[in-house]
Amino acid sequence: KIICVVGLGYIGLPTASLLAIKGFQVHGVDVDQHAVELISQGEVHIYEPDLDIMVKAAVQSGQLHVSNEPIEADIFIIAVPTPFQEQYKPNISYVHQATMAIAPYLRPGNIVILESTSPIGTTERITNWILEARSDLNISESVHAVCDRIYVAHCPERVMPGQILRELVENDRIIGGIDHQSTLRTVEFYKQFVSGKILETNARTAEMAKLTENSFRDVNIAFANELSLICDHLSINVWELIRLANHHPRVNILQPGPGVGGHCIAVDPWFLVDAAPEQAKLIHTARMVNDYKPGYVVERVKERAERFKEPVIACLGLSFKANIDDLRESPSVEIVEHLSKLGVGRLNVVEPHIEELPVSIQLDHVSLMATEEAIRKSDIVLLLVNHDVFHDIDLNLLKEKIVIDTRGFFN
Ligand code: SAJ
Repeated sequence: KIICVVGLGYIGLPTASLLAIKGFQVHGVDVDQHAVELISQGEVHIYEPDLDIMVKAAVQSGQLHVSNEPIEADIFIIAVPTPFQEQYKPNISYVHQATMAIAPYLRPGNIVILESTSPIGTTERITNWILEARSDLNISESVHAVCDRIYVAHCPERVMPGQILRELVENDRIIGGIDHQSTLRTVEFYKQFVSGKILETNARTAEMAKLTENSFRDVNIAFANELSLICDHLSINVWELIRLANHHPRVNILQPGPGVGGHCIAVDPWFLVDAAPEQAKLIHTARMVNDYKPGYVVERVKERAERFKEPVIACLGLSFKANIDDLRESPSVEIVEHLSKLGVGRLNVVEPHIEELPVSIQLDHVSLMATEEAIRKSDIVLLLVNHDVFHDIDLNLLKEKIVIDTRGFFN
């Protein structure tokens, strides 16, 4: 079977190379010419553990080819970004572009699978866009029409950055077709490379399931973040509090932090809020609590910095969570940006997973440094990300410093 994967980012590229390694003939498509050139030489444009090895093997085996244009295939997988725009409205223009790009190549019997996290109704819209573009195709379940029909389904990705390659295979998958036949055929395909359970539903429920999972996590993190605010106010150690409360057999509180980052948990709940604003009140509030945290951290740093004439602040970590290089929607970046704009002091930034600072903080008073040097030269140590490598920090170095630990790392 030939598989055409549209979008070679954090989901599309691992999926394309996994399928190629499993023996499928895979054609990857991306609009980013630089990414296409790198991948066609067996290299990668994003960091994910072991992805480079996998892409190289897939390209060298001749099973993975990439270009800017789709080709005729049996199965099309759409894995493009679905960001939000102003007013927290979902933006599905990349899904539309991807659908229009594959439409001329579709043939009867093809399966089109949407993997991108999407607002409710997107899979149905894809179907309508295809039918508008291609009047020779249909999706009718009637026996007479079956010879020119195509199948469309949603199978939301649910992998965790940092563990993508393992989770692509091992996670349970939800598959919802626009009709029963679409679900069945898509299930048959995923069964060939997924070892987790495959759960069947319809397209709208599959879309909602993905948004629900990430909203669940966001609401639970918001609970932890709200506790951290209450505890600060009441002079109680929130980390100790949570550790104690979690001894209860039915309590499992997550960890507070400097805010919620990444392109999923901080985005997807807005799709539900947008779809049902009157109903999704708790989900909306949770978003506000989590988005409030970076500004709150900035205020705490400002307060502590006031006692120094020329404060130097070591900012440990920039990525949106531990042990990855991904800075997208990172609350740590937001905090450093904010501190640098306010001119709170000199900022010694430590991020072992990057080679240069993001453009927004390439400023005279902001430097990228090695951990020990950054701490030694600082008055305040601001821990933003709980990277494993920070466990090597000699705690004696912190003795004379003011430590603001947003993750309870040194606790
Ligand atoms: N965070 C906390 N406290 C916690 C847990 C997380 O502050 O106790 C923060 C992290 O530091 C980070 C943010 O939340 O800034 C999100 O991190 P995450 O590890 O919760 O999630 P992601 O964005 O890496 O991946 C999530 C996963 N979804 C769920 O766990 C429900 C993943 O399975 C999804 O595939 C992914 O979103 C996605 O692509 O939607």
